[in-house]
Amino acid sequence: MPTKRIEIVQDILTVNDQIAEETNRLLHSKHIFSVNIMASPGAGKTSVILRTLQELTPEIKCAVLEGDTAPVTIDAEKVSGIGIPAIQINTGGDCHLNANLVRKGMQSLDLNALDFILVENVGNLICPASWKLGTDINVVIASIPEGDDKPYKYPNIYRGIQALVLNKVDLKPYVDFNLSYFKAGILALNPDVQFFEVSAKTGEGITDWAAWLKKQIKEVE
Ligand SMILES: Nc1nc2c(ncn2[C@@H]2O[C@H](COP(=O)(O)OP(=O)(O)O)[C@@H](O)[C@H]2O)c(=O)[nH]1
Ligand SMILES: [Mg+2]
Repeated sequence: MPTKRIEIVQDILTVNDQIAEETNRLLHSKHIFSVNIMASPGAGKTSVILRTLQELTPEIKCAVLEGDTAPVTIDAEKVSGIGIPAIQINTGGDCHLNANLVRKGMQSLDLNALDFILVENVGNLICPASWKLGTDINVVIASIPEGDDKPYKYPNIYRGIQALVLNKVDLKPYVDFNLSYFKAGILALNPDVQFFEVSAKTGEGITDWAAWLKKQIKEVE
């Protein structure tokens, strides 16, 4: 029956939120700041993460949880390839991470040796928006080739974020992307969001974004 189905969904989300709160308390007790990075597949999550880690380390002790729907270790290998601890989480087909998977992933990390944990969620603009992971902030990485209408078509994910990183700005000359239209869509949903324009390819804008992140990390130390 429809009513019963709604109750079950709410139960699952309540349990998820409880685990997320426990994770957040644990991380704060260890003075660790954490970020949930969401984006569509190919927006440049891993590329931006790699650039960001290069700005933050070695001063900030970082680790990354890599979420993928398939049992692959492609992104985790890229991160561990630059000397940063990386844990691969396989969702077993689900289109998003959840708090339980993230908690399990964190059990493989030495939390006493870290200042900052970055979570790369499964590439998807819909499902990850509904699932808290226990991180301090949520970030969406958008990219120029995805088009300027995404805030209007997938509004939910932009509502609960603290920062929007617009990646691949090096492609602006080649793609019809109306920045004002895109920004207006984001700001209508989330007027307080921090907005960064970056290119993981050229490095443009990465310093400003990383500096903002570093400020948040230092605040929980
Ligand atoms: N031109 C350009 N390509 C980029 C940029 N960032 C990432 N890419 C490319 O976009 C593709 C997807 O990047 P990836 O980081 O794997 O995206 P993810 O699936 O969101 O993790 C790769 O071919 C990257 O080389 C960028 O800033 N500019
Ligand atoms: Mg990736």
